Amino acid sequence: MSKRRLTHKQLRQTKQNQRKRVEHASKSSTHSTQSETLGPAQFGIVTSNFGQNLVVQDEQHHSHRCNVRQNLGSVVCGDEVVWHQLATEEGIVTAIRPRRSLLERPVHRGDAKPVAANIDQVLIVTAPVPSLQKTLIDRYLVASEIAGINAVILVNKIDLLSAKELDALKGQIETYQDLGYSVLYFSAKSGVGSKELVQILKSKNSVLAGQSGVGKSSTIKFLLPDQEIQIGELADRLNLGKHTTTTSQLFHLEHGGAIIDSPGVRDFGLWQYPKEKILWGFKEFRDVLGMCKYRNCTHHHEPGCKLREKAESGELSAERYQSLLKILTQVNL
Ligand SMILES: Nc1nc2c(ncn2[C@@H]2O[C@H](COP(=O)(O)OP(=O)(O)OP(=O)(O)O)[C@@H](O)[C@H]2O)c(=O)[nH]1
Ligand SMILES: [Mg+2]
Ligand SMILES: [Zn+2]
Repeated sequence: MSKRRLTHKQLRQTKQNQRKRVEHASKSSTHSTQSETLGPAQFGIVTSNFGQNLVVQDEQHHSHRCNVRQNLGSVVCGDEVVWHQLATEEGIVTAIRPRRSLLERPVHRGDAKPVAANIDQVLIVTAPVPSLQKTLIDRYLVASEIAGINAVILVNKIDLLSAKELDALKGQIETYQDLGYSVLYFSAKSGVGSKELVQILKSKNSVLAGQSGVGKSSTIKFLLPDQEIQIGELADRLNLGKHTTTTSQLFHLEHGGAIIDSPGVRDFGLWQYPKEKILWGFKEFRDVLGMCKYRNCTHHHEPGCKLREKAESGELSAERYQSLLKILTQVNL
């Protein structure tokens, strides 16, 4: 797929045009624009996107199918936009309002795809089944740190565990709590932990992210039982490598805020980031980085590598250190 690159001048112009359209919409949401075929400019929020085809909810939460005007770039779930009704059933999005945050997901080496915009927090969903993937949690944490978005770890399906197994799992997750991340134990099946979940979601925009089959859609279905949400059988998915949710979708929550379901991932590379950023994404390593003997330390084998020393002595988590090395090896390939 070829990637269109805009020159600085074009970028500036696009931004200026967008700003003008946003300003225009703020001034007159009732007056028609110059073009007869366009209805008045309205604000809306993107609740799902299939490429250039979007669903936009207006301020009364009514949904409209919309296309996107050229040159706007990717428009994603959670984007606040200016749109116009066309003479047909459809609408057209003419501007994206400035984003507060953007969560991206790498698709190919060096290429990133925006997943969701204007997010306050990422809920990294994990579960004992299909498997607890701690390196995937680390990858999401790095991406959230870099994007400046708060991350919460949601451990789902705890109904499947005996008290003893739950204790063992808590022991495995403890590292993250020690680092200051919130961890929630939950079951979309039994509802245990739902009070805490509702509390954490209240009045915020959250996105659920994680491996396929951990129960992201089931969690939303638990919160919003009247919504039509597809939930897949785990067995089918594992056999066919199928993902049940194929596009991100935003749902409004009863007590304010919104929640975004996103397709499961098999892997989550961090290729688009320079090595220094990835290191910085491991927040407990930040203070140690300048202390290594060699300035160009790869933190792998060098003598005087403080990061390795502290991981070996147990001052830093050896598992997180191994996770970092794994990610860096992939990035350097
Ligand atoms: N026992 C148990 N099963 C659950 C729970 N939550 C989800 N499941 C099951 O896990 C399977 C996968 O659930 P989904 O909600 O489709 O998973 P997902 O994360 O949305 O998957 P993708 O859309 O492919 O990314 C389904 O069979 C659910 O019934 C839970 O709390 N306990
Ligand atoms: Mg799903
Ligand atoms: Zn080092």
